[in-house]
Amino acid sequence: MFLVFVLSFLLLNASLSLASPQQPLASSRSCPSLPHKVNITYRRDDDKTPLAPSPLPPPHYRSDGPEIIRRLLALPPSASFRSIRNVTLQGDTFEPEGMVLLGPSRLVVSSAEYVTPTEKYANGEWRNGTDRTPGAGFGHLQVFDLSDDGAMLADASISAAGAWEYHNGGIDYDGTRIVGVLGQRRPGSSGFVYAADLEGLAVEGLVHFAGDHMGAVVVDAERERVLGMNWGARKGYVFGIGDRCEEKAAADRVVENKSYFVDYQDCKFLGRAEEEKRHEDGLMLCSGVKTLGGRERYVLGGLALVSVESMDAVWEMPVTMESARGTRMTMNPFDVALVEDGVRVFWLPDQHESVLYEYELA
Ligand SMILES: *[C@@H]1O[C@H](CO)[C@@H](O)[C@H](O)[C@H]1NC(C)=O
Ligand SMILES: *[C@@H]1O[C@H](CO)[C@@H](O)[C@H](O)[C@H]1NC(C)=O
Ligand SMILES: *[C@@H]1O[C@H](CO)[C@@H](O)[C@H](O)[C@H]1NC(C)=O
Ligand SMILES: CC(=O)N[C@H]1CO[C@H](CO)[C@@H](O)[C@@H]1O
Repeated sequence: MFLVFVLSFLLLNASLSLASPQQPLASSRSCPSLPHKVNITYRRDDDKTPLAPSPLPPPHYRSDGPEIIRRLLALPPSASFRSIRNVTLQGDTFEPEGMVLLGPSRLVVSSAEYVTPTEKYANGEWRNGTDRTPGAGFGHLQVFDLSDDGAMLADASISAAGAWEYHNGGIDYDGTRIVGVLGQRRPGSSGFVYAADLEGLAVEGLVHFAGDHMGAVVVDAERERVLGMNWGARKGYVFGIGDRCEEKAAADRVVENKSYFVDYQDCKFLGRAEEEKRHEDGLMLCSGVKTLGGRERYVLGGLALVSVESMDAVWEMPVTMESARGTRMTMNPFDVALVEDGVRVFWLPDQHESVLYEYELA
């Protein structure tokens, strides 16, 4: 494995920086604590309805991921989206950031509830590596039943009252757990990569990183590592994950962005396709937006198939649809699924009162 890293470092020297691969001292420190007990409310007044199907569905990389990669790469330039269904989720969804579909009926959404807004320091000043006050809020994980009109089954707040690290970003699924990032809601800050179980949404830290904010994460369970992406996904941080949470002063590897197409908001690890051997570390599908300035503010939407190794985009597609409330479809949560004759894409763009939009891409 190390040889692969060394080779890729030599080959991709211009775009990759290797931040000291061995951090024996830093990695022996354990993490700050996350709340031991989750603050969970069951919305059906019973905690017997399982939050996830049994058995749990396999993650993309072990099921439909490689075929999704093949189908995306084979799409004609005329490919377009067709609306399949819209499901209104019941209950306050706060600001949704990420989601994972578990089979046809369960949807897990990561979101953040803001109690006190952040405020930018005067005159564009940066203090202690960041440009604004911490604000206050709670990170949430919510589970919805799509077979029951989008009913909310459970709402868990996963950060402690008063904790700075309450922004709950884009999530992924490793086959048994939701893997997410809980961090400060400001650039250049700090946060956890965490795993949440699907019985009661209990959260444990995998990595705590004081080097940057992370807004989305993908997990490669086979190789026991995660790629966290920072504010605007301009940088990717690769961390190995083990049996216990580690405080990391530096990532095992830092990958620099090269695309200015869209800033990724939520990504799903799809694994490796036989035909795509040069992307040996696998590909992720990301959904995102880019706000273009000027008097006529325009929010550009897009999907991108991105190498986990280099963050090079191997396929990109603009997305022009917007929600009924006028939000670009690719704002925040996204997931993907394979159906017999095509690829289905799911988005959840609006805050508080959210509609799950399902489209067929063909
Ligand atoms: C539980 O979560 C709610 C927000 O959803 C918050 O108001 C409350 O303070 C939390 N309780 C604890 C003990 O953290
Ligand atoms: C500086 O930032 C670090 C990481 O975000 C944080 O742990 C620390 O408390 C901050 N220090 C001050 C004085 O705000
Ligand atoms: C879903 O909502 C979108 C946005 O308002 C709309 O364009 C589309 O026709 C709707 N689709 C269905 C199946 O109702
Ligand atoms: C290589 C590259 O394009 N890096 C850019 C990544 O994003 C930051 C912030 O937007 C830019 O400052 C870098 O130039």
